[in-house]
Amino acid sequence: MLTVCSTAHHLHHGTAELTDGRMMACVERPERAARILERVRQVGLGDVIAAEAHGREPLLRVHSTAYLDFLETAHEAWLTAGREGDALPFCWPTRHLRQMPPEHIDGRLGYYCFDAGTPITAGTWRAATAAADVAMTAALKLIEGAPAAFALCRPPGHHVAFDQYGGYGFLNNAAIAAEGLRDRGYARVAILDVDYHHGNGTQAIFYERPDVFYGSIHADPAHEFPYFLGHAEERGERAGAGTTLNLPLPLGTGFPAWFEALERACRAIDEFDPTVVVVSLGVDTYRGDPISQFTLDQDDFSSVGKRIAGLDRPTLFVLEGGYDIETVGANVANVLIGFEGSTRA
Ligand code: OKP
Ligand code: ZN
Repeated sequence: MLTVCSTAHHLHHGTAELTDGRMMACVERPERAARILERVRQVGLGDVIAAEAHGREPLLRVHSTAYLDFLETAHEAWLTAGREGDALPFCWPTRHLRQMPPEHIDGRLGYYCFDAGTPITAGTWRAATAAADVAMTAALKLIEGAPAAFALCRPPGHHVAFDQYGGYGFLNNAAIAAEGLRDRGYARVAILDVDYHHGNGTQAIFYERPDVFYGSIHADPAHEFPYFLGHAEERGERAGAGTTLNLPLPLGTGFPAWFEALERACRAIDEFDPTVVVVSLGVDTYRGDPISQFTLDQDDFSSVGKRIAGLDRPTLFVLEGGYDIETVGANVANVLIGFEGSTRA
């Protein structure tokens, strides 16, 4: 399987996120991508190529102009306001407040961001656009006839909506790839999100779309981030009624119950009958993940890849989460090797 990557991801390296009432070192860090790439090479997964630049056009299929303008200039505005280091919001337009971007950078950060764990650094825009380029480049390989490809995206993207970021991400790489595939003739796209967290951004982007299915297996939002989306009763609306499937699971869920949910998601995808599958590939379901509460073992990830191969469609893997540095490379590679049907390394 072909891997697409970019060295520009290094330009995004946040210092700290607000967690448990304290500023803690960011768990979403450059070493993740380095470890995954190292493992992809070690196991001989296939060719590794650099992303090509695709400009703003594919981003605008998913995000607003005002949002992209904000993201591109936010850190500069932060410095102009006399700040140093990373830009983080501290005030949000929640219930009873007006949904309108103000002038001041602190207010604009709150308007466009939904959490306090996603710092904007000086290089964030360049890294985020590079990740979207990685996803688009890999998507185009499918268009050219590759049966599968792996987009080694960093920062991740499935929490990012039309004009709102959070959950360690800034641009929705999987959604951008899905729209790129739609634009180039794939009539029906199924997005299968196996990250531990619900992909609230992806769900919101495609909630009323009949041509893009979104299915997610994740920790119950009653007890886990992103808390405010991802419940079983959210099934899509209007023309998109029935094209969203949420399978929330209790904290502590192990592989047997998780795999049953994967089976349900795969059957729903078969029924939707997509022309292409985009997998939001997070391996933070691993038992040793520092921020998650599922208990998948390293070997289980091979079975995940194998089941996804059973969908028997062109498949684009887009990297999302997975934060245990020592195992993230092997866990991702196990999914991809399991998909390819080779023996696990
Ligand atoms: C991004 B992806 C826990 C804070 C949680 C947000 C997690 C974002 C996950 N104390 N912070 O879906 O892996
Ligand atoms: Zn996650």
